[in-house]
Amino acid sequence: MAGRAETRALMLLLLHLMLTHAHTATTAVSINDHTRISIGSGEVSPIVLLITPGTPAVSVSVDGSSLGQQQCGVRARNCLEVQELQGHRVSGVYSIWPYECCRDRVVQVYCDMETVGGGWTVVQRRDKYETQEDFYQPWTRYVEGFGNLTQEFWLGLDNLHALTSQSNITYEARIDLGDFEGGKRWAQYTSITVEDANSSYKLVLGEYSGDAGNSMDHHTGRKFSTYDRDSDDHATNCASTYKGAWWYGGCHNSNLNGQYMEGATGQAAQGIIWQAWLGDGYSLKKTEIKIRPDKLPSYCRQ
Ligand SMILES: [Ca+2]
Repeated sequence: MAGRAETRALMLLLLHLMLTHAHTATTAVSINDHTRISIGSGEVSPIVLLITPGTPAVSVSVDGSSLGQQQCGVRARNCLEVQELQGHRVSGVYSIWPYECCRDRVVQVYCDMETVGGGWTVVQRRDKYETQEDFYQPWTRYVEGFGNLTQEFWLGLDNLHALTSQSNITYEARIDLGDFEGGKRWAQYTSITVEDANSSYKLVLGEYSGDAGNSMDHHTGRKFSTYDRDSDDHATNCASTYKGAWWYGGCHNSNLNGQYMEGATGQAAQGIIWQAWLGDGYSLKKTEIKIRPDKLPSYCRQ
């Protein structure tokens, strides 16, 4: 056991070390086979590195492109990263950081961790509740998103664009549908891109598969329209006529943001429609639109 004098000397030494290193800032970087670290002009071996204010220019690149502030698994960009890098296996509300323009911008999303492998960021949900969300909303609300993530909601066109424009990631899309008799159908697309505000959030979809029929075919390549912003290809205002908001053409084969009408409507193309399954006179009980990267970026794979 150390005597009193030795203990005091040790305390002074620790205090000295704390004070002299108080200015030291450290940055943790996750290291794997794809990581390259350079100090000045030379490359150093991928070991744990302390970067202090005195260190010459340090750059970190992964698979040849700059890592920037992205740290795999620290700030998940989508629900696949929440699932695979953070280890969350339960469906629910999580925080993600989808914006490459603005990396501090956090978004709350609902992650579906069950459907065909999970990792889906849910974009839209309709279902029967005591109080139905009003989906007949103006442009600004469709841009920003609205509703309750654990019930009915629209994630927002800005968020959808941010997600599907992330570097080196291809998103796939899936739509799950349900009727009032317990029937279920699905449609999946090999890729989805939603362009930016200047392009009125134009939708581009890849190849279809599923058992619901391809009622998005008419909508790929179309701009988004709301009742107060008509970018459709019809002489009338499709969003006003069909009381929704969608990538209308002339006007629709699907209308998943239409009015909640519960089954047979007796009115052509009104309600929540997926024409290729139950035609344009039946309003669906349940819809979910969800997206997921087709794979994790190579530098994040473990
Ligand atoms: Ca029009």
